[in-house]
Amino acid sequence: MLDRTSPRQASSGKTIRSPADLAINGAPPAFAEPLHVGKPNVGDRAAFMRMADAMFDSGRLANGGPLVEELERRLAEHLGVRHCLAICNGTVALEIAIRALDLSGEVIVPSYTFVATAHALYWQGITPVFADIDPDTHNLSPAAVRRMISSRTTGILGVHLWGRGAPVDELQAIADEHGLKLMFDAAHAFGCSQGGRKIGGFGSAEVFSFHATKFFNTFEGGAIATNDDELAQRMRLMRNFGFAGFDNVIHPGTNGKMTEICAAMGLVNLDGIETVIATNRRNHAAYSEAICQLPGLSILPYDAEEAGNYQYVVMEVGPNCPVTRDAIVAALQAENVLARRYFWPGVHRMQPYRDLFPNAGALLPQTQVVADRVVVLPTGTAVTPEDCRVIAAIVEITERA
Ligand code: T4K
Repeated sequence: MLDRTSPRQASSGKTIRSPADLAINGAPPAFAEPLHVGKPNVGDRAAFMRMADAMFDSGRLANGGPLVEELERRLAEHLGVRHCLAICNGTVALEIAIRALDLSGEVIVPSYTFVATAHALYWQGITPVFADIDPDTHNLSPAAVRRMISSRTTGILGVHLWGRGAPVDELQAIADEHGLKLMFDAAHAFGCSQGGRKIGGFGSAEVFSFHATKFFNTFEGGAIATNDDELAQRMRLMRNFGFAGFDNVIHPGTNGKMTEICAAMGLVNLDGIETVIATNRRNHAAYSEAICQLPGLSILPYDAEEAGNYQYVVMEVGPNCPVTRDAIVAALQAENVLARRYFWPGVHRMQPYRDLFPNAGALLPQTQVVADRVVVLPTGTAVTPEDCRVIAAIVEITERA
């Protein structure tokens, strides 16, 4: 069985057959250039250059130009929502949505997420209260959310981690029962669905990140999707200092605007997303086939019944694995495979939360287990299925070493 993975010849010409072939033991690396988690996927560069030229000719670079308007229209159509506001990045988009929803006091969030989810609350004087996750899905556990509700709770901020939908119906039921607002950090979930419904329309608002490392990027960028007309109007004001026309400020606000050059990147990349999905899906399948046969290792699956972007290849190093997660990461990095321990060690173990809530871990046992066992592997248009098989062979030999 195991021999289906190794030996493999890497693009550098090195064959991986025994521990002596590993870079961590002094051999040359399998890949001449680093393979990153999050190397940007870039669409038709010539089309982008044409759009950039037209933008320079027009003289409109920022503040809601035609490219941002077109991107917003196309995103709303793609997501099937009434409103989609293009924002300068996902974190500011979270901050605007949180403020527009009037959240205050305490808001329940997962700790197993990128730190921006909690920071967007804390930055505005709101206390993030960390609820545990379901170890099978890596998303919020509805039972854990219930346990964290207090008289100060005003909302729930769920995350569709890895682009796999959070338990939206259960969270909505809890929110309704307790009179809480519900919104989602959908930073990973552009192009994904939950229960056959496109992510973007759940809760009061959903926030996307279009950072360079995301499946779909606008260099830096983000968006807020909502079906609530009044909320959308308020958030439009908030992202542009509260201006309602020249010299007329009618609301507190910030600068959350997306630039025209970022929107151009988005329009070009939107035309290419089916290719990126197909590439990611192919790589995910290659990794799954090779890695799931190795002792103590698994790849988090995507539900084939749902739309997915397959952007994250999440390998879990279980208790039966003969080597540690960190030993695997070190071996891969030595081969120029820059695998990541996302989202280790859990936001509750980062500052300022570690000092504020030193005992939070006691209520987050599954978060700690999952954060200690995940390795995210490189994928995207810079990675081929053969690269995935070579990476699996490195992992296999590391397990045997
Ligand atoms: N919520 C969630 C759940 C999120 O995951 C994020 C962002 C947010 C909210 C906030 O959205 P934004 O405000 O970022 O729009 C990266 C990204 O900076 C961050 O956007 C992302 N999540 C997070 C998961 O990953 P780092 O610190 O891991 O990035 P970094 O610089 O190590 O980049 C990853 C790798 O990608 C690098 O090793 C090299 C490669 N890379 C990166 C960039 C930027 C390239 O090859 N080219 C590039 O241009 O945070």
